[in-house]
Amino acid sequence: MAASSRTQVGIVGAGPAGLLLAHLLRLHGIESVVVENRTREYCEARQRAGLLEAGTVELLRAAGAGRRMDAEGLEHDGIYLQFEGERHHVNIRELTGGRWVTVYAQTEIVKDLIESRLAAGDPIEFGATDVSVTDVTSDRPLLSYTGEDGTRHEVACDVIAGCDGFHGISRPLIPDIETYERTYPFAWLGVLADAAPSTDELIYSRHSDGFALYSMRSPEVSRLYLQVSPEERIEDWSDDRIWAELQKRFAVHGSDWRVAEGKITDKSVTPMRSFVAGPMQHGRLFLAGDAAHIVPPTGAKGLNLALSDVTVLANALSAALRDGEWALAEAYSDTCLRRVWRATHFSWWMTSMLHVNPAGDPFDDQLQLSQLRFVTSSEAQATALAENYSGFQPVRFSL
Ligand code: RFL
Ligand code: PHB
Repeated sequence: MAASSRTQVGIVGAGPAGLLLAHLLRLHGIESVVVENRTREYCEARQRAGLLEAGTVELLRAAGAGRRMDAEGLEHDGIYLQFEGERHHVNIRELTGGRWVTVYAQTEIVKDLIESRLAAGDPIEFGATDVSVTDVTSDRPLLSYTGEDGTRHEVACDVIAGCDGFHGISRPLIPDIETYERTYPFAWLGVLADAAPSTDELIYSRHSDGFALYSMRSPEVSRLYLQVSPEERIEDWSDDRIWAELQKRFAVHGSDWRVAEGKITDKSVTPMRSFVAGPMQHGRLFLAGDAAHIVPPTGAKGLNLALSDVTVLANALSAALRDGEWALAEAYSDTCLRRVWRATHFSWWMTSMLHVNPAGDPFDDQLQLSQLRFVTSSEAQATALAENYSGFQPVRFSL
């Protein structure tokens, strides 16, 4: 016999999208159940994004979830673009009339949101198995799962939010969903190192051996990425080989500037793809975040898009479930996909400009270098980059 219960919104997935949605719904006075198939420890340790758009920072603040971000986040005015051994600064704050970006890791946002939900007395069902969603075209969709203690649960919901990432169960429930996809012939090898960053802002570097990104997590911890082949085996990359490659790809002509080295504490290879699925709604099922779209990380947009989606969704569900007004919910997919496609274009553009074609194509090389020279010498081009990077037309949260 399954244990039956009732809630307003059933949320599949306790990543940033699911957790922020639950938080915003609570502020709107709407009840939810969050079901996650991993453990709390796993969710809090998964190394991923690190860069927040100005609008995302404002959103987390407005939702009362920004206290630790304000204390520990690193606010940056711009980024560096490096190519042909020269480093150029793009001053986002000046170009956009005051916008910025903040380095605050996804792991920390996830920890903050988990703690805040548990402190409010609302549970998260971690370690759930056999999670399933049914009856999404009825007005009582059902979220079923087996809890950590082996009990089967059936939760009758008004709405289900599929926040279960790219490999989740929600997207396949939308019949005739259209998908758009681009895979790239490279991947990122990412490392986390106990080393004080030797740069004040992120460096996006195009080198003839491949792209490299210098990011950070705190004044003591660096986060670095190298373009590698998607078939690359992590075992083939010793720490020494990684540091040597990073030193080479970030070297500046005529300067003795170096990447600060330290103990590598995490190493992984991530393939890169662009993917968009729509519509993001079917009946009473709404997709949000990576469940509906993936961008290559070069534009730093994935987390920001996920948090924007659920803000639009929380506003729409508040109108629907509190006032019986479903117009915003009906418009949800179109509203989100407009922003998703802007970010998809920007991420593809940054990726195409900065990564070296592994097949070796001198024509591509020259186009990329020309584009980089243009962006670093034309204020109009730099402004377009700055506007997109710091977040175009941010979503606002309002009660
Ligand atoms: P998530 O984080 O994948 O969370 C989905 C959650 O759903 C759970 N789940 C299920 N739960 C129950 N039942 C099932 N059947 C389930 N199937 C899955 C999963 O366990 C998980 O907890 O998706 P969400 O919430 O949409 O968040 C999206 C972001 O995680 C992602 O877009 C970003 O990390 C992308 N990204 C970046 N985004 C940025 O905005 N800025 C960045 O600087 C940035 N850098 C990155 C990145 C992603 C990277 N990788 C590893 C893909 C750098 C990297 C290297
Ligand atoms: C990161 O800090 O992990 C990061 C920052 C910027 C990106 C991608 C990843 O474009």
